[in-house]
Amino acid sequence: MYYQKEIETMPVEALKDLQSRKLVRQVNHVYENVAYYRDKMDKAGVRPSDIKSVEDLRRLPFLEKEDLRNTYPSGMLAVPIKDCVRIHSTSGTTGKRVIAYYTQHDLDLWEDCVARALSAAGATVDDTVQICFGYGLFTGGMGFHGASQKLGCVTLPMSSGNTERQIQFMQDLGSTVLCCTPSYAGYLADTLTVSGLTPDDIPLKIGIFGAEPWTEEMRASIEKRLGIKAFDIYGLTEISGPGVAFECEEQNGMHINEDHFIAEIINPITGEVLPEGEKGELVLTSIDKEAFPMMRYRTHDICVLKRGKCSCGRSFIKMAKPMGRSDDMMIIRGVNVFPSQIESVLLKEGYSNNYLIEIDRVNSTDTFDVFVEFLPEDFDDTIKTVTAREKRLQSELKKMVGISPAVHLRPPMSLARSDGKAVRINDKRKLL
Ligand code: DLL
Repeated sequence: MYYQKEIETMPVEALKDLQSRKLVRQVNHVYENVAYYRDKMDKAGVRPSDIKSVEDLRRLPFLEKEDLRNTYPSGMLAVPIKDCVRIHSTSGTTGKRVIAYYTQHDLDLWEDCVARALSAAGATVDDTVQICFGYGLFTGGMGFHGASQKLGCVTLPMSSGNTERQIQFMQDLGSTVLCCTPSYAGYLADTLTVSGLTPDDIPLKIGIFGAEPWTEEMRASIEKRLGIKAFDIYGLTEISGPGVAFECEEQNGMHINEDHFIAEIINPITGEVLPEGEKGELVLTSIDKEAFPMMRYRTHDICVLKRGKCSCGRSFIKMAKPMGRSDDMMIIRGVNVFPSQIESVLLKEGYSNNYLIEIDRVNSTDTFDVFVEFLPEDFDDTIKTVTAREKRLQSELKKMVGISPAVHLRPPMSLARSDGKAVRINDKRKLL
């Protein structure tokens, strides 16, 4: 199902034309209204008149989180503050947070993007949408909230936390669509089991999950344990919030809302633009925003772009699930390890998605420990079973990442959890 069919299925040539026109307008807007951009472009020797179409995009300099820190809080604002109606902010714990400003126009286009995601997942006016993303400065709660109302769904602004109440409301109020982080969806599934309930006891049929990386194994586990179809959604505060890209019924990659954002993939080390289909860092340009436009913003998310015929009929290019961040890779005993590799093994072997990777350095050697919970339905704490299963898991993890972690199986629901984005890595070496 579509929210804005004409745009979502626009022929690629027309889409490129639209992008070019919007890009030209956007470049002039930032050059005229943001001194920081003007300086950056002047230093790079690019004038707004050099940008005539999407083909010229790569002439513009990249924008980094560092630029946003340099201009904190409002140095990138491209309209008078009185024209803004909302502010959101990143949840960053280090350095200054990114402050994102929105005019009413910006909120409208953002909500359209998320409404497209809800429609693509199958939500209609007949649905009740339970939003368990955090409300507040984080973009998850409010982004879904506006979109769900725009679509005409009954909207339940639960925010995160109080998991028993989430399940009770789900049952009492008939929620059919769940929106939260994938790790919180896993927690809800655990709580359901521990409460002695099954997927048949809740009315949910659709889940839309994002804000953190998750694997296909995790999708399969959540779908089975909650009895739903689970869809991915991607976004970042700097570029509005959720809804930069969303999955359709094919569930194999997220369509980027290309009438609002232009996507490129670059080599994260050299900055070279890579051909379609190659893996690299996603760079995004917003071409329709008034208050806080981002030109060639480096997301540091590693993924692949592919344009092909999609059975859903959308012409928007697809991004594969981000497989990590260029800054998320761990180097343990000289070996590159991504959390997503660990997660896929844990889920395949039938463990919870609630896990923790701990790295330390003892006597100049890296230690590598993986803690993971049993699923409630699979818990067996006899020493013989635990030892045998830890050994097996260790060997499967070694096959995947090349080095052997110490594995520690823990009882269900015993490891710390976050209501929002999960914390998966505790790298104690950084403290040395
Ligand atoms: O996480 C916005 C959002 C809210 C997206 C709700 C989806 C759903 P930030 O807090 O600024 O914004 O974090 C953005 O989260 O650069 C990615 O690294 C990561 N991320 C977001 N969605 C996904 C996803 C929101 N579907 C950062 N898969 C991004 C993997 C994701 N990583």
